[in-house]
Amino acid sequence: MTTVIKNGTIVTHDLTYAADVLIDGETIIEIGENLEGDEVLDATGCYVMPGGIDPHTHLEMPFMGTYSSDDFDSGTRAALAGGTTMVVDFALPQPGQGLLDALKTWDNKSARAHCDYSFHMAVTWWSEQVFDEMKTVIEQYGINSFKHFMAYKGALMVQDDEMYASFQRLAELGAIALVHAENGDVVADLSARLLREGNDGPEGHAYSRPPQVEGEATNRAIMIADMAGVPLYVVHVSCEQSHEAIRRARQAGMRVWGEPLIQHLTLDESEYFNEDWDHSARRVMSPPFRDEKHQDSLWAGLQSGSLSCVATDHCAFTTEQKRTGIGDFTKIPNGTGGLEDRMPMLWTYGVGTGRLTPNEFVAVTSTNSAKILNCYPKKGAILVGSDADIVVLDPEKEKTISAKTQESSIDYNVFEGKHVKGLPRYVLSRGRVMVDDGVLKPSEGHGRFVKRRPQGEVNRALTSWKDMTKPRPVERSGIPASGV
Ligand code: DUC
Ligand code: ZN
Ligand code: ZN
Ligand code: ZN
Repeated sequence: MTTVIKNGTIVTHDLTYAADVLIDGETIIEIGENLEGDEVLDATGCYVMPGGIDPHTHLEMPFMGTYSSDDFDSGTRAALAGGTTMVVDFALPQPGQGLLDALKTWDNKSARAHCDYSFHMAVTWWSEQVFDEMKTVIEQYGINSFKHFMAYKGALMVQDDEMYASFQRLAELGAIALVHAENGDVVADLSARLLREGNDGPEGHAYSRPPQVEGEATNRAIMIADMAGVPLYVVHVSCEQSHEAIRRARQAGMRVWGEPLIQHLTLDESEYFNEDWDHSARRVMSPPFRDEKHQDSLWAGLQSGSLSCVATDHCAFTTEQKRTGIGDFTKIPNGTGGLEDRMPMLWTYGVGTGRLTPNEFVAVTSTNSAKILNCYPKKGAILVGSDADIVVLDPEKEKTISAKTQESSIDYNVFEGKHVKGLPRYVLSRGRVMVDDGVLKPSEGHGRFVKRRPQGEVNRALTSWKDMTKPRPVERSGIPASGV
């Protein structure tokens, strides 16, 4: 069966033009004027864009003594409702668990997905087994990106020697490294001090993770990546200190990317000082929300290209789960939702305010992730041969965000009350209409795993430090005797 999207304006990361899109089955087969198909979707007054890719989610993840509440069912329904047609989740081995073993678990969970998905692999410990299994994960499973936690001391955190070893292995295999960049030792110390002094409320979370904690770790990860010769993707960049390190590295010719979250772009640290404990605790995530100065830096980064992808780090916990941390903020499960709201919020606060062009919007919500993670142009593109993952965005359609109408299974929404303008009329996932005239038509199990090849030699980090890896012995006439 063929489907044609008619009368819309196609917007990709680099072009804006009027044309129809013809889809046969799961694939775009023609782009042009006056196309005909069995089924017609009218896009008059709308933008026809590549479906969103959220490069960073945690669905049904075991974390801080519980599981994140949205799974691959509610999570990918939320994604589609907001115009996101692919999520990249994290397969997370517990320290001591093999990578392949963890992958089996994620494979089972993801069978329910309504939209396509891929995995990053987390490296939560280091051993010969992890070293060996990396090759299989990359070559057999098509997972080319590995995340390292520099925080969560005593749980997921890896030490510098482990990170350096892992980075070198990834360089050798042609994959890329991801980091959660926060100095976990400093966070642990600041947290303990805050608790000792009686600061046990959710605001303590923000005080325990100042921007310096993130800036230091980002710098450290970049330097270690450069020495290992591996490209580096820094997740949830929330502050100027971290952004600055990324900017500088990119200017120096290193292959480093930064990912701000929609939450950090649009919510600030005042959320932690709300008199309602629940309100503040619901917004506890790492890194925490920052002030306006940092938000301006992130927006500027998206506009100038020093930051590449907008994600959510969707990791949703109910109010009840958050309340585990009453009397001790370090026990509040870290994480917020955003999957359904990322695209409308970024359109409203980015395009709607003139900070981003529609083309830049497509780049940072879809195409850049597809390129960096190596699934372009299957994903992130409106081209003949690409998967028909498409969002038809109606710039006049509006709503007020509310937990009452969301797909996410939790009992609140961190964007509650925000008014957004620019919502999907249609969303297609590999040719199937999943949002039809604004109404979600979910299809459990429709989603498929997207394999991503390693980038190989072309994507190596390149700076002058590489010369140091080829030592040149010095010829000497003699060596002084010791102890003289
Ligand atoms: N930060 C969060 O807030 N939640 C999940 C993991 C993370 O790094
Ligand atoms: Zn993280
Ligand atoms: Zn995360
Ligand atoms: Zn309005």
